[in-house]
Amino acid sequence: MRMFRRIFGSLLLLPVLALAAPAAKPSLHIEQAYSYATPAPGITAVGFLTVVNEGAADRLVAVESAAAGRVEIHEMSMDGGMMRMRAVTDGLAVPATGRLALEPGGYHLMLIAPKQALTVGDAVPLTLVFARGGRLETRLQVRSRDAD
Ligand SMILES: [Cu+2]
Repeated sequence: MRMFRRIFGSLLLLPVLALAAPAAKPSLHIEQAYSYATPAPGITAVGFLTVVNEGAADRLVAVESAAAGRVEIHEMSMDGGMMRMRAVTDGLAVPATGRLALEPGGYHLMLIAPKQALTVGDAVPLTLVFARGGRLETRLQVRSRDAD
């Protein structure tokens, strides 16, 4: 009976500890997360999204997806009239009470070696890793490129 009470007592403590933990990433959320359909597995897909930050400055340091071999953050820029893109390896700043937009013509995600073709209507799971905010799960809604 004494053992039972001890176990039961520790179970009751759990919700209290959860509440006492430091505020976990309440200030970041994701909007406008989408990708475009691809014709076959293995073909690199693009990803766009906007990080909305209602808290202190943060940094998007990595992106992962179980649906792809790896995910890179890229920057698109004009170079002598040519569109070029390069991998961003040191992450992207997320301004305090501001937004980080990954959108056509600018920053974007590259989903390299997707395990399946991306079909319109699919939702591709994605994990964003922030320096302060930790891991944030989202999904890219797959659109038709023709519809945009
Ligand atoms: Cu790219």
